[in-house]
Amino acid sequence: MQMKKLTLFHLLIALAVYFDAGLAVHVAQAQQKNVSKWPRGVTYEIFVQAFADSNGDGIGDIKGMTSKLDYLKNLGVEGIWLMPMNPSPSYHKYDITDYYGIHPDYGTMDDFKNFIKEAHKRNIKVVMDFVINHSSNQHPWFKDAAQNPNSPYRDYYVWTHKDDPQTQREGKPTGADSGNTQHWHKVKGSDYLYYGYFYDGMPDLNYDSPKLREEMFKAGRFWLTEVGVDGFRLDAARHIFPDERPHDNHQWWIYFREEMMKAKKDVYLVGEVWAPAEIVAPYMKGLPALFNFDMGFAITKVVNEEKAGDLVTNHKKIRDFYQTVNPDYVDAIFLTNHDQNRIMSAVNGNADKAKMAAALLLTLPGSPYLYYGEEIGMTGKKPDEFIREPFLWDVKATDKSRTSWVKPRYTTEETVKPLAVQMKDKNSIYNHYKTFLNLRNTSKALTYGDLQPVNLDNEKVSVFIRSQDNESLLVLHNLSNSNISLTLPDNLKGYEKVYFKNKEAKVKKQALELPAYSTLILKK
Ligand SMILES: [Ca+2]
Repeated sequence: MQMKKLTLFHLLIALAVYFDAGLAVHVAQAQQKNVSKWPRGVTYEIFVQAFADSNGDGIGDIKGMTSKLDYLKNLGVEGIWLMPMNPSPSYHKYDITDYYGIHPDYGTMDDFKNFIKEAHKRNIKVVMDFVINHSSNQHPWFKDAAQNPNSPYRDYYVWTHKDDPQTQREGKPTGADSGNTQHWHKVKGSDYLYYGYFYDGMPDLNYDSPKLREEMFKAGRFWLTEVGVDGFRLDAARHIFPDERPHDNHQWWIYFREEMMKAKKDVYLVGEVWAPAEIVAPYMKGLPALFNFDMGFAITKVVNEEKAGDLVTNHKKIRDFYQTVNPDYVDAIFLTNHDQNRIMSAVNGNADKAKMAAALLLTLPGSPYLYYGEEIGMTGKKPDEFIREPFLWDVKATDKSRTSWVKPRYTTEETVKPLAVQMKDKNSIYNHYKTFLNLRNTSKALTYGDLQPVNLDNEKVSVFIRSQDNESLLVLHNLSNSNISLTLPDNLKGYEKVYFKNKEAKVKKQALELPAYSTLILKK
């Protein structure tokens, strides 16, 4: 019995190997199971306001998001990063007025607890934006502190007198995250100014104050233990202390992590340090996961120029460097996030290039983050509202979940096909994403494996090897709009079996033919 089953199974696999139709071929798909384990799996970033509406008021909410958990599970997502949901006077909610609440537009605390329960049921982790560098200037702490120099909250913020020379000094726009140079802001009727790195609506909290530090630890513990989130995405992580105190910033995150681990031993922390690798690296001692901004830019450049360039060698170099700082670090890779023009717009609306960007992201090492809407090719350019437009679930007449919080400039029925339409089209961006998520999630080599750059003397092809345990894959991406013939050198002779292809690539021993904008993965 057992023997017969095995034989039939092998026959099916053999058939799959030689299956040569246009659809993506993932060899031996029948035996594939998920091998990735979050945080090494894929995390999906949601701007709640724009994602899914449940009550018809046009604003995305928690119940709407909950109703889409099966969609995310099916896409292959293992974690969700939620942009801030606390009460806040702004639409983006990065300036908080209550560190313990949920914005009423989004629902209630019970709604959120239910969301977490439903996510966990599907084996999806929940990471929440925790904005602790600054509060809103409408936070009761700040209102009291600004009015009254003897306020118990005065010390929660950073003050200076108008005659102090530092108030006259312009700051430096030190990162890509703020062009603001005036960091000291006036309070009406007072001789004192307060420090606000981003703008006057976001007064920086004073982390030299032990009372403030304990206050934020308390809030962190609340979300971890009483609400049940799995971790935090930490906004503006390099601005906790002013720019001239980087060492204090590094130390702060070690301290913060230790405190959070007392509440939840395996708490996940991913930090935003929008800067080059050498500035990012020292943060790894406290923040085990950090966003890799360099890589998103590099992928965009490669797909736009259709030249492999030094993407792969640079990615390896940065990873090797980070490894020396923290061998267990999580490299949070992504194409774009809520602060950048959407990838589809960054490649000028070229769907082949957007697909190639996703293929590169999802075959290179790291822990990939997807920004909501990337998987349906949403377009969007700054200002920020227009990179955070409503997700298109279905054609307008039948789309009950679509939000209308902003009138979209870029992602409209005319420019982007809604999800429901794309699901039925095997060549859609959505199905491309789904294929590559599945490909990555079911491969140890693609999820955990080493990276070895390969040079085949053709700048139009990005080639690298990913290996883990006894699985070794040779990944080839034809970045160009023309077919390419290649001959594998003798040192790559072993890679003869087709593991995956998404177009009609041909393999005859060492001779390869790669269709335009295609991916071929060979197995040793
Ligand atoms: Ca709503």
